[in-house]
Amino acid sequence: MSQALTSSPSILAWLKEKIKLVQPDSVVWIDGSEEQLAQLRAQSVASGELLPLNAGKYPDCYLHRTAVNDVARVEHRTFICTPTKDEAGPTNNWMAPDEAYSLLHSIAAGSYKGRTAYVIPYSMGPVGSALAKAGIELTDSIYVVLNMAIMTRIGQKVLDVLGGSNDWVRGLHCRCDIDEQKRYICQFPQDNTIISVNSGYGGNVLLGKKCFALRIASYQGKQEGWQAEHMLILGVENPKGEVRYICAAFPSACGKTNLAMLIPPEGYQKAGYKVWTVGDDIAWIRKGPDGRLWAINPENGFFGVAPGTNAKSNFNALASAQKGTIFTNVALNLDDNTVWWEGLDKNPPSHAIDWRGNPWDGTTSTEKGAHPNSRFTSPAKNCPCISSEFEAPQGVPISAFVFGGRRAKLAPLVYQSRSWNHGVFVGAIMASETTAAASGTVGVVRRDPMAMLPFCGYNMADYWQHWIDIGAGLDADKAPKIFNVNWFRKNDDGNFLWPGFGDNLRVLDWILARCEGAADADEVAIGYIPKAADINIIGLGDEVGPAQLDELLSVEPALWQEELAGVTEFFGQFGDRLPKALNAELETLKSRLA
Ligand code: SAT
Ligand code: MN
Repeated sequence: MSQALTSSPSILAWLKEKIKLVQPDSVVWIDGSEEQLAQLRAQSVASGELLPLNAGKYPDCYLHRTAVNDVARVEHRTFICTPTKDEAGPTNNWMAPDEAYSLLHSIAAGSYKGRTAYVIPYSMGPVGSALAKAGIELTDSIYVVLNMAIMTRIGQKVLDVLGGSNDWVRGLHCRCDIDEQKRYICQFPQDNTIISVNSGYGGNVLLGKKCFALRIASYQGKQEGWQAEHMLILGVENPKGEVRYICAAFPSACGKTNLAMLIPPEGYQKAGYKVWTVGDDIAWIRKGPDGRLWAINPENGFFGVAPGTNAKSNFNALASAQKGTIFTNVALNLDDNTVWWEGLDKNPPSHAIDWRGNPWDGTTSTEKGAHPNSRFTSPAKNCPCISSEFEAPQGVPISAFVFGGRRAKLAPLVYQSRSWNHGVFVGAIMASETTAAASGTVGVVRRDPMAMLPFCGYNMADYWQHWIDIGAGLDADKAPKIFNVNWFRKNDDGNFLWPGFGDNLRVLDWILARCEGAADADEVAIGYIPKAADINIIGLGDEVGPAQLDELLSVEPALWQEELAGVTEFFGQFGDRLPKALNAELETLKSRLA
């Protein structure tokens, strides 16, 4: 065993027990030094786990392919292990802790034989920030170590700040045989513990991300009076140089990374608008001394979806992924040893290897070169529009919360809630057409409250109550305003009505004007919608004319009536636990639509 980097009794005791269980040949502490990481990269290149890319075009970049059966989060194999099923609630898979521990321990036992155990101390949030929390991940995968080194702050400094505190999250990851039938991602909120077995993919194994920063942290937030949300954080700088921050929640693969890094349309650029990225996936939010809500991004990098990312859709993400990046499950262009994915450009390589590792000719093949959920792992500091507040220990003050999903027909381009509790209701009735980020059917509508359905570490009804309680603790003039957006509305021919991407700033502009009391609105059954004249469409030309804008902002009562049937059924699962305030909002909406 390499020299322990801490004398923390709780860490050493836990580690001793886990090492005894998994039986590695050796144990390596990750100290966070560039020297050690370079050595691990070299080792994984030698073993073939990582493929180094063209050093001229992609300096310090690598490609990794996961097993073909292991390419996305597995929600049906993800469990919340609370003492009672009610604590996990009807939307989570549940296993009793005793049963889960004995099952997982039997799978993990001896699984590191012949392998090295890596001990990764990591911090979610800037090291030393009062909003940050620490974790230790024990893994037998160098790929995990190298990804964690990008996605989180790792090493000695984390242990130094943690000292002897017991407030750290225990994470055990065992690759085992990547056997789908024995794959489990289990969270034990009461024990600050995560165990993940038989996967080597992203959100299943980078335990700081969804497992800790959302599932465990949402539970911690409930206990400690703060919030862990599946939200991007961005700052919009106006021509006066004032920056206002927005947190926005969308389900996985609905464009959070794109929105977080958007490039203002030309007219806005000329006027002096800028957008700054604080985070693209997760926000930890807490009331500050000034009575406002402040948010940090607990991550240190981006784990973005590659397909569809190009210079037009997300220039800043592409720039972020130009160096120091690990690509997972994209295609390899053998001619120049670079990467390619669907939607990067119109020139697929003819002499290539696809994400499965098979020879691939992009000019003739009907198979995809990159998996639809293929990813890039890039350091946040690479991003050209990274916020100056990215490392700020206190985070940034939030002006607005935005919810959204993919809805071809129902939701208007944007609407505002009438109050905080109505806003919680708007988040609670979120639904979206499914994407490739999770295994399962793509394109069916599923309810996904606050985009937290797969990530809430406790009963969703209690989570909604927590949202209501947070609002009750804020002065009305300090509370963020709450909105819903839908970039994905389609016309009857199935074409998108809104151009999206950079033009989404036009909608954020209205949202921020509402926060400042500087824009009017029309009150309709579902909330406040913009007056068409207040959405700036200058420069959109034929793309969006006034008639199309009217269609985008229209609210069809008949469709909403249908939607309410689904909401009523969804809420019904929570029985008496559903907050009364949400039931009241549902009744109000019903009568307003009637
Ligand atoms: O696979 S991850 O959970 O890390 C990414 C996502 O689904 O949003
Ligand atoms: Mn996500």
